[in-house]
Amino acid sequence: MSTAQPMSREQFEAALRAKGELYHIHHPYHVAMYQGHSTRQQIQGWVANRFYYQVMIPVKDAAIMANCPDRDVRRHWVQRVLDHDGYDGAEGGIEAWLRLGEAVGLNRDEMLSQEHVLPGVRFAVDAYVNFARRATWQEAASSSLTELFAPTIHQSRLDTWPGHYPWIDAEGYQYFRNRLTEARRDVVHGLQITLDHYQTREQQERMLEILQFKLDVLWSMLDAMSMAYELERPPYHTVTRERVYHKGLLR
Ligand code: AHQ
Repeated sequence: MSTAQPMSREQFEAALRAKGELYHIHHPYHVAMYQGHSTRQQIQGWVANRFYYQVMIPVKDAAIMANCPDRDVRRHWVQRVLDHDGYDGAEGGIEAWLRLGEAVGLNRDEMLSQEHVLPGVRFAVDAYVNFARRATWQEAASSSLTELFAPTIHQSRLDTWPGHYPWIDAEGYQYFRNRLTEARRDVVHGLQITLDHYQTREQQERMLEILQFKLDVLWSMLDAMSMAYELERPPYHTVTRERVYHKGLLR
């Protein structure tokens, strides 16, 4: 039981932002991508695996809304679902990610089939979605705050990929451009919920632990991709080069 004084609102926000030093922009897989050292297969593997994260984000956000009795919070949070699923007049982020896939040389069917999704990526993403289903809506909402650091990573792709990877159709970068504004808007709401909700020092320390969990989700996804696409040790590589991975228990 922490007996320390609660952090002030400013100190708590500073503690959250300090976690950015563990953000997955520092993962070697990301560093290789923005330094121009990634192969076509490593870029394709990243896009195909991150597609699973993207299609599960609206499921995660709908789970938060299902647990949230506060109409005003829901009427803001629903925009996240729409940003990904789209609505009349806006294709949505999932469609934009499919176009990123086509831009890097994947076809829609192999993305939608999830045949490339590595077990480690699926487990990390499912851990995030199941946390959001089970946690209070406030804790689940605050776990999205890794997006405090997201605009920088999207900008780094927009700044570096066109020069390093001229073979990628520039049409595919629309997703990253969209997230520059969407992430910044989401963070304003997520931060307000977080700074309002966690009042005692113990609650604040728990929030930092929740943010660490989410940082671990993002880092672990790239660890699985490193094994498969950099070290060439995908699951079962000693037995078969076939992709024999499970496709999700609920599908
Ligand atoms: O494209 C991303 C996205 O839509 C989201 C939603 C948000 C959440 O609810 O957890 N987090 C997130 C992130 C996206 N892109 C990641 C990237 O590296 O491209 C960053 C990721 C995040 O920082 O959590």
